[in-house]
Formats: sequence, structure tokens, C-alpha cells
Amino acid sequence: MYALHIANKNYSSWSLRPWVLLHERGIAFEERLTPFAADRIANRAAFRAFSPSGKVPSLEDGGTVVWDSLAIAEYLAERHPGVWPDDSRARAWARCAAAEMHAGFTALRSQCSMSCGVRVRLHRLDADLKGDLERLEELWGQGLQRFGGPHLAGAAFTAVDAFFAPVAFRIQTYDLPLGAAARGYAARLLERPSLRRWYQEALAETWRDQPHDQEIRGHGEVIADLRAS
Ligand SMILES: N[C@@H](CCC(=O)N[C@@H](CS)C(=O)NCC(=O)O)C(=O)O
Repeated sequence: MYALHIANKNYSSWSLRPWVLLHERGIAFEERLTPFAADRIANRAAFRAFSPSGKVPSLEDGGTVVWDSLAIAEYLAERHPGVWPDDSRARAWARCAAAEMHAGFTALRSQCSMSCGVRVRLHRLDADLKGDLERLEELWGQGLQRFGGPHLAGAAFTAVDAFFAPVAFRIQTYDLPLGAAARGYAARLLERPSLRRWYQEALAETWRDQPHDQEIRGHGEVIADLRAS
């Protein structure tokens, strides 16, 4: 059976991508969660026990280790149906959109760090963040319209939806100003049993990661904390 190494569900946006993809495709796996250590050097050393980059997620399949979320999606796609859309036009679009998320949206990722269980009022929406939100809205609108929804590349949940699942949590945490179509898609994602489960497990965590929390406080005011204390 696969083993998926992840970190804290509250904070680890990269971990969420393959975790939700495995759940949604009904692929059996064992979850191995290692919480972030406050000391980043110690953290890297601890994570290197199961991931050559010292980062999560990392998937183990017998003697094979796959240590990047996009590489994990491709590894799974070689072994299981439905990871990417069946239609080749939808598949090309989905791969581009997932790769754009993987390599881009840097203002969204850095200014709206994932923390599922808190609610934050941002100090400002700077031009970079506005630009990312505009692009997000354009991209999601295009996918939903072109492939008919309710998922980004058609009727089925595929890897591209998994790549944007952390953005749905960010929209909820930061109440990001987006139009009805984008907000509706994010809400639909968060209603899925897999993401509800991730959310409940994130809320139950009592670990706090100072570097993440500090980053969040640098960009906004925490107005609610719904996590277990
Ligand atoms: N490109 C990698 C990024 C992985 C990543 O940055 N993971 C974060 C967790 S959300 C991490 O392990 N950070 C620990 C560190 O940088 O020390 C992927 O897609 O898997």
C-alpha cells in the first residue's frame, strides 16, 4: 500500500493536494503525519528521513519515493484511471492550470498562507495579490465554462481540483474578494466529504507552528481561531 507523508493539516497546503486526490480517486493509502518543528533546520532534518528534499508531501510505494506533489499526481496517473480528465483537451488544460498553481500564484501563497482553522482580516490587498486573484478568477471561470463544471475540468474531480483545494481554504480564511462563480466553486470543494474531513482534522490539531502564525500576523489580523486549544 502507498504511504503518504504529510505535515499538519491546518497549515500544510502542499500535503493537502495528493491527500485529497488519493481520497477522491478511492486509492488506498496509509497517512503518516509529522508535525512541523519550530526550528526549521531541525524540521528539514526530520523530514529528510522520508523525503530527499526535506519537504512534504512524499509518497512511498515499496522502494520508490516520490517527493513532489505534481510528480505524485503524475505517478498516480500512470497507475490509476481518472487522475487527469479523460478528454485530451480538458487534460491539457488541467495540466497547465495545475502547473501554473504549482509554480505561480506566489502573492496568494505568501500573503495568504494556509491556516484552515483561523479567520483573518488582511491589512491590504496589494497589486500582486489583486493580480493573482484576477488570474484565479479568469482561470477558474474558463475551466468551469469550457468543460461544463461542476469541477474545473469537467464532471469529475481530477488532479487540477486537488491542486486548487488549498485555495478554497484560503478564500474561507481570508474572505477573499472574488465573484460568485469562483466563490461557488470554492464552496462546492469545501463541501466534499474528503475536504470536510481534512478540515475537521485540522481543527482538532493542537500543534501551533510559530513561523506560519507569524507570517499570517504579518499580513493581517486574526479575528477568529476555531481550532482546539
Ligand atoms: N514543490 C513541493 C513543495 C513542498 C513544500 O514546500 N512543502 C512544505 C510544506 S507545505 C514543507 O515541507 N516545508 C518545510 C520546509 O520548507 O522546511 C511540492 O509540490 O511538493
